[in-house]
Amino acid sequence: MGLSKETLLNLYDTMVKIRTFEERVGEMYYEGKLPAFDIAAGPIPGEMHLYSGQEAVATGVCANLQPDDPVTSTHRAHGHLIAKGEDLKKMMAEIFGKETGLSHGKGGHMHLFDPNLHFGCGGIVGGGIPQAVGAALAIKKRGEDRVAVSFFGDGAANIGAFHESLNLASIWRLPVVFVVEDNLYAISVPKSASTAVRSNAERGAAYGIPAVQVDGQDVLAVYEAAKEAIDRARRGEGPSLIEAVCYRFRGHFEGDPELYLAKGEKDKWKERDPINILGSQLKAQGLLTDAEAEAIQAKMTDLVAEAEAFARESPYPAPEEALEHLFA
Ligand SMILES: Cc1ncc(C[n+]2csc(CCOP(=O)(O)OP(=O)(O)O)c2C)c(N)n1
Repeated sequence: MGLSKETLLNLYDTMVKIRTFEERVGEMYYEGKLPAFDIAAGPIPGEMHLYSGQEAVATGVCANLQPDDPVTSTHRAHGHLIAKGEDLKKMMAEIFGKETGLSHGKGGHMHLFDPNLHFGCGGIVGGGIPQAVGAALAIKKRGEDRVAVSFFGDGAANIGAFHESLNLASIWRLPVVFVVEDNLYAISVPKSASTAVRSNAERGAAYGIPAVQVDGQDVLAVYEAAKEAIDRARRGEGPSLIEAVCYRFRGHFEGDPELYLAKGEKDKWKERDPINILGSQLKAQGLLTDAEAEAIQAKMTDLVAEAEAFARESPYPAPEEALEHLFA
């Protein structure tokens, strides 16, 4: 593909950053919650959906975006926002519900929002898909050089909003890229039990939209497919769909007993860890040494530790401000 060393190392850095952030959030989440799993206890109350394992998808797509390209995401949004370039301190503070967070601590983990990065997400499955189409319509009407991207899961591809969005985006030739992250499950329901087609890429044809399936564990494959789709949208040639086949390395939510997994399934997928795949390729090409990989990991561990300290030390929003910054 002829990517520069700088681009390749940025892809690696971003994936390590996401993994390090997610795994630390996963540790902190259980503080105070065990042994009975009290979901309201600890520094991070409420549900938690982590992105570990799927890093190549967010990273490969967002590496092709500009800061002002709008992105909509889901309940599993941390990876997308980090790949879009978010400051880890503001993100972590929001996840902790602190005043210094992106939404003054009132959104939390499932409602990360940053107008500067044109990023939004939410817990309504499929809710971000029509929002991205709306953003793309605005871009087209204003004649701007921007592309909207919507990330969502294979479960979301079965809701009506997905089909309505693809249809409208195609009719109006809007600059939007739909990224289906097929991590094989919607909570505990396997895609084979919920989805009438083998691959969501087949659904592009129903709406006249170019669609491809890519290996979502391979960041270079995702990067290439995303570049083609995003370039097409920037040229005014309309929407595209990418199905990235990937796997989440943690439960649907933290605390998920994962009784639906086949024995050994996760270990098998972990052999195709997206970070190791790119790391091995870079090492084979002499672009990364073991010592440099360790230094990148140490840097990301430090960044996440700084974000954690910032979140822990920050105040909660004042009770008298409980109704500020909300839609009434
Ligand atoms: C409209 C709606 N229906 C149901 C739910 C409950 N729910 C939360 S996550 C989820 C599964 C989503 O699966 P998928 O879209 O594949 O994303 P993944 O969790 O695999 O990233 C469901 C059904 C919801 N939040 N919103």
